[in-house]
Amino acid sequence: MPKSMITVQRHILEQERAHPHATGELTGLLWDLTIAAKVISHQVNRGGLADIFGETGESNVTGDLVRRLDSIAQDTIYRAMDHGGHLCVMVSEENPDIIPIPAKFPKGPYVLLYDPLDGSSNIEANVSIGTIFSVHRRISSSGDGTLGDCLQRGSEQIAAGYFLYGSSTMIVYTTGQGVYGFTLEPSIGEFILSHERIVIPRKGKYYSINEGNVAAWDEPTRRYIEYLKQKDTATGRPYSLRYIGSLVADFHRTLLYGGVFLYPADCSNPQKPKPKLRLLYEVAPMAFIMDQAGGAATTGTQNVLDIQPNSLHDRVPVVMGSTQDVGIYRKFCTDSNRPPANLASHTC
Ligand code: FBP
Repeated sequence: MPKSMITVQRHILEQERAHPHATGELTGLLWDLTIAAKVISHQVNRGGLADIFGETGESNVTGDLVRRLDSIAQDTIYRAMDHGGHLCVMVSEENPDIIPIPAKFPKGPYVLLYDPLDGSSNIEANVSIGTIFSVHRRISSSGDGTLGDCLQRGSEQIAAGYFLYGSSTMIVYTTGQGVYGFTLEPSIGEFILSHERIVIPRKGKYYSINEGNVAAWDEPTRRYIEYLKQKDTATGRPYSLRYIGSLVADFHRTLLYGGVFLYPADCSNPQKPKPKLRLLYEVAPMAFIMDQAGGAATTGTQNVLDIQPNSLHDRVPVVMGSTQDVGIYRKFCTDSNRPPANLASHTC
């Protein structure tokens, strides 16, 4: 018998009731999204038994090879979300342009931006992967949504979350009233409340970065990682490295245990730094969740939630996690000498 009997649908409904002008549209939108995630979770769990491995032979707009599961997830989410009347437009990592709602279906007040299958390069190795989503209120008045509706700052998000397809399947989400986690109870096919009001520790003991890219890091990042490898005055031990290579999995661990996740830009050519992760459907939703859990997310010089997107597939460098750990990174980026002695006082 599950510890709690609160389903994610019930929870979304109650969260929306807290908003005086609630229309039930957001509840309907998130509801439909959980249906799509259950279908994807079922496919992922069957792994090598289901015909989901391998590539489609195509590349997406950001140059990644499209894996079969990427397009299955893309198709599943599109078909779950196109007819509910909650959306006016969608944006996906797998589509170069905005995705209009078919003419035959009603248009709604919201914009959905999503990464249908994050970390897909890990699927065949049975490593945790996920789906990331971000919801904005439309700014255009009515009818089909526009590019302008999609290019909004992270601070304008009204909901964000991810589905984690791992040893269990979870949804972690926020509507700006804290962060909650629900675990899929396979015996009844319902997402049940398992993590109430997630708050990230102020300081962690793990750092998460692809150290294989060290030669391409900028100086502050190199010095910050060197700094984390020294004995920490509080624990007497250096920080430990934890890196899965699946953003959702690395983020989820950081959120629960504390510490810092970094994906800095490739600065091999300092004049042209090349970030990897996408702002609208990877970094901004994770930054909103981190902010709502009492953590922080920065590019090194700017709060991620303040960035104005210019195009659908913009990429940004990101360092996110516990406020103290992120605060020290910012010091390395803004203070050209070395971090201050009294570390405890610094947050981002
Ligand atoms: P997609 O799989 O959605 O393209 O995501 C990119 C990603 O796989 C992230 O999940 C992960 O954090 C990162 O790239 C891993 O990159 P790298 O292999 O360079 O460390």
